[in-house]
Amino acid sequence: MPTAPPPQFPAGFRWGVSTSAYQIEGAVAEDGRGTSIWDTFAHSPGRVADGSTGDVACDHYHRHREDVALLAGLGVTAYRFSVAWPRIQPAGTGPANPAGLDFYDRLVDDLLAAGVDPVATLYHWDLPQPLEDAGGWLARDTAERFAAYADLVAARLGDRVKLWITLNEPFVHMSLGYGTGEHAPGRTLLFDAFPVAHHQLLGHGLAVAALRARTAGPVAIANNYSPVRVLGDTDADRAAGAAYEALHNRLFTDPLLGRGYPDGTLADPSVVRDGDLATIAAPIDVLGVNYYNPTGVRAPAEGSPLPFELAPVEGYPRTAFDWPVAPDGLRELLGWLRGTYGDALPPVEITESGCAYDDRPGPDGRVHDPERIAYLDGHLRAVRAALDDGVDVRGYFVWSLLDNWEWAEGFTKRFGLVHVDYATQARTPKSSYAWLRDTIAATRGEPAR
Ligand code: GBH
Repeated sequence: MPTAPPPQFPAGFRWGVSTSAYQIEGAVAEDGRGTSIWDTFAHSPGRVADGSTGDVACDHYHRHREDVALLAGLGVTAYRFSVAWPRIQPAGTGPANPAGLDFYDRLVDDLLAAGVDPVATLYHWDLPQPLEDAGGWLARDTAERFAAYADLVAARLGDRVKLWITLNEPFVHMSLGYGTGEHAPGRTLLFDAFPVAHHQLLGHGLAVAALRARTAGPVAIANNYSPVRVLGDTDADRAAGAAYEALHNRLFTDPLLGRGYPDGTLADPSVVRDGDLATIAAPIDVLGVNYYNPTGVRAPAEGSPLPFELAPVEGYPRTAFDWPVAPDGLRELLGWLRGTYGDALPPVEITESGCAYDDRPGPDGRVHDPERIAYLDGHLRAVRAALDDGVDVRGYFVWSLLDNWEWAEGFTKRFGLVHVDYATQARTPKSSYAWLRDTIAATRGEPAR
């Protein structure tokens, strides 16, 4: 257990937790919701580790009041959720389904009544299946469709959402969804998936314009980043590190911040058309940073289809996902962003940070997760150090409020501050929930409850 007093953060620093629609909502056939690529994928044999689906997940669709009460008890100032596109437009196009909007309308009102700022992500990977059937993010049309959907959500929620996030982790969606096939829609195009990067970014830029027309903002995107640790000291190792950095950290940031695509990535003028880069570089108010761990990179073996080889970084404890617990990587990453983009870097919020452990109730019914407390303590101190380094960090969101449906890992990985018994849907706050509640109170200069 950490014993040092919690670091202090600037007044107005945003304290939040994050979730996403398909991972928690369930109720996949209710109130006119359409099918998404994740429904299709999860229901295809062999795609998900435990054969589970998000059909019920945490049943949040029916239990959102209880979940908002958990947020209020935690004392967070913000809650990042995602809007399920197939609830709003079951076929991905056309007029809004009012019942779909009603759900988020109620959620937003409940959050505001609880003193929690709603932070809405428009797209956390759940593309309406009919749009995938028309080419998915390989099709340029999908970018236009996304902006039309953004407009419908903004028209209904624009007066109350406190931060808009267009896309979640477009790199992961491209690489795992369309590159390697580990995620929906399960395509295996490797580098032929690059148009998915461009069309997501174009969709982001068009959605920013739609949000600006309807709302006062602020507007962000949530990218995942990983500081690159070059393993080995040959020129080939360093070149591999640079290639991975361009692909993972710069492909979705250089064009957003006005630099165009990194060399050797996207150049085809039939994909990247005149004017697109200006649309993509529309100013954003916040850069959302999802951070999990650093990545070890070395030169690829002869004949590899990739220009790098990934390897675990050693010397850190590991989570149940086997990811290294490396808070120093967060400080390093924030310094890299500031050093690379300088004054073009907007204020940053850490929109996801978290860890999976094999948490389960003990004989006393409580769930003790000291590893998660150590994880959060370390990462908060890393954010404090980055502030001292001069990086403008405005918020920190823990992934996640609840144990939930972890994509290709199904229910086998528990990221929550709150334990969920999926048989009964009972929510049990873990010891990390109490620790974070007290830490937030202390850093906000309020007495611990
Ligand atoms: C996020 O993605 C998602 O936004 C969220 O929905 C998800 O539930 C959450 O994180 C937890 O997974 O093998 O050591 O190199 C995270 C993206 C990509 C981060 C893979 C870690 C590999 C670590 N992740 N990456 S390692």
